[in-house]
Amino acid sequence: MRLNLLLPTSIFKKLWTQLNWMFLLVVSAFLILFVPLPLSTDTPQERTIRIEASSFQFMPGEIYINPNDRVTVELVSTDVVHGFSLDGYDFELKADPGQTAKATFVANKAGVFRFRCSVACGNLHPFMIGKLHVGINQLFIRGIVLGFLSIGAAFYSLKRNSKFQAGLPK
Ligand SMILES: [Cu+2]
Repeated sequence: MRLNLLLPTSIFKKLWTQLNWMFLLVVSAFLILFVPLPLSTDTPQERTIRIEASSFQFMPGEIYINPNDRVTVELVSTDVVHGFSLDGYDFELKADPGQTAKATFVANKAGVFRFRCSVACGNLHPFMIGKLHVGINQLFIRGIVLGFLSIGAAFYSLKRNSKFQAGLPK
């Protein structure tokens, strides 16, 4: 008799704390995803980046800059005609063999952008791709923190469940 009365309320209580806990988890996940992080405080600078294009790669293939940097790209082609087209920016260059093409843009968008060759230069042309990193990769950091949160939550809920089961009247 006593057990019958006790069992439903204790389950209800457990459910309630579980819900609270889920709510907390969801809120913290949202915070991790959407709270604005202070962007890099580095003052924007003027920089010149020399990129060597040859079949079928860019050297360097990865470029790291800060937001709002004023970037002059010097595209040097060492063999055939190559292009340089930057995703997310309206920026394009074309360099003739042995020549240097030059243009400037302001990196006013943060994130990771691909740049690719825009001139069909051979069979591996589609794979002639590089990456421009503008500022720290916020998405990456958020992803890592979120990953830690979910691992922590998984462990916590495992622990809770085993306690709950151990505490159940037999
Ligand atoms: Cu190409």
